[in-house]
Amino acid sequence: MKVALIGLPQSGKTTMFRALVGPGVSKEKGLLNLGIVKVPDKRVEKLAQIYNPKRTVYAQIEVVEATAVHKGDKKGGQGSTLDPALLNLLKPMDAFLLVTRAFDEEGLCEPRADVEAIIEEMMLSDLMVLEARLERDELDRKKGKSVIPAEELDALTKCRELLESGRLIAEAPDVANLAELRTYAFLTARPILVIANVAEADAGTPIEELLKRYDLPVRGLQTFACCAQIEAELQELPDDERPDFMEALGITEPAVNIVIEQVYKALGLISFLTTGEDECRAWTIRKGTLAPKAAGVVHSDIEKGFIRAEVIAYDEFEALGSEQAAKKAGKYRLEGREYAVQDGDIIHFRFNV
Ligand SMILES: Nc1nc2c(ncn2[C@@H]2O[C@H](COP(=O)(O)OP(=O)(O)OP(=O)(O)O)[C@@H](O)[C@H]2O)c(=O)[nH]1
Ligand SMILES: [Mg+2]
Repeated sequence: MKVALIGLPQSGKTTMFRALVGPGVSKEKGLLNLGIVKVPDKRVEKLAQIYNPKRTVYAQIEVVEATAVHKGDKKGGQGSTLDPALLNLLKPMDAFLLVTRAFDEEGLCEPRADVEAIIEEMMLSDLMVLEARLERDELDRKKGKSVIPAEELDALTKCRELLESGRLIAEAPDVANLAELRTYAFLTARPILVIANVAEADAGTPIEELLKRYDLPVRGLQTFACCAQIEAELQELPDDERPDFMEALGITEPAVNIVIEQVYKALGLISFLTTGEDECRAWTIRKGTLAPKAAGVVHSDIEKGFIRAEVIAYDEFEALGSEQAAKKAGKYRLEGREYAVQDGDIIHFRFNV
């Protein structure tokens, strides 16, 4: 999974990137900063304590900072356009984290207007891609050349209707998820999470209060608020110093945990777990993924040779304390090809090679 931090210049994208990725694990590549976030998961921690494996591996989400979302001025007015080179780089992203500046001492920041400006640009960008395709189709029709298949044309027409009536494609999930649209990679068809980047003094202010103050959310978008600066410092502290720092500032949960949880939710993601003396690990799948497909995330051979999945829910495992105890209590289930893996399932796959 890949998510991109986007936002106006100087809104705090790099700072938020540090708050998510932590120190020393990022690299720069052209217009993007690339980093990896370990998906915080207490269950993996607990399994590692029990199994003491050689490796403990968390699920991961790739985070990129788009370093040049906008050319031109801050206000989203004339000359402020999405860089076409960047648009291509944003195509493979699964979701967007829209950072907006809400930390101006002089009260000059306008997070609501800034978010709206970017959203409108994203809509405009989608509309331009769409119009270009439809215009080309019309010419091809006149020339008697091959044209867009009917379903695809229908899907594009629905997108145009949404955008022209001022809505995001994602507001109609049945349209946003149409397979015919996949190659277009419309920006507004994907989840957008807004992060209001507030001042240090507000690091511990309840989020409801911050949202109210800044008149957020915009367009009903999922919105979170945190002080990126403080959160970045928090990630750069040694583990044992974090709790005191958080308590002093009134932070109950690091922003990275909340943001990742919201990304998971927005994308319909869940994690399943594998255990052993070599490795305890969490794996990311979409909700509803069937057992063989989930096995394929671990290794394609396991998917090919899938026989069955031996499954225990993490909560039951934790309550009973060990796999043996769970087996004895009859909590181990044998599941077949039609089983939809659940969040927190601990799975041993049986397979033929
Ligand atoms: N006071 C305060 N300053 C912040 C906060 N977040 C970012 N800044 C400052 O704002 C400036 C811009 O932050 P960046 O994180 O570099 O913003 P950016 O969006 O990556 O900027 P560009 O990549 O240049 O568009 C820097 O001087 C930061 O130190 C914050 O939460 N509080
Ligand atoms: Mg930056």
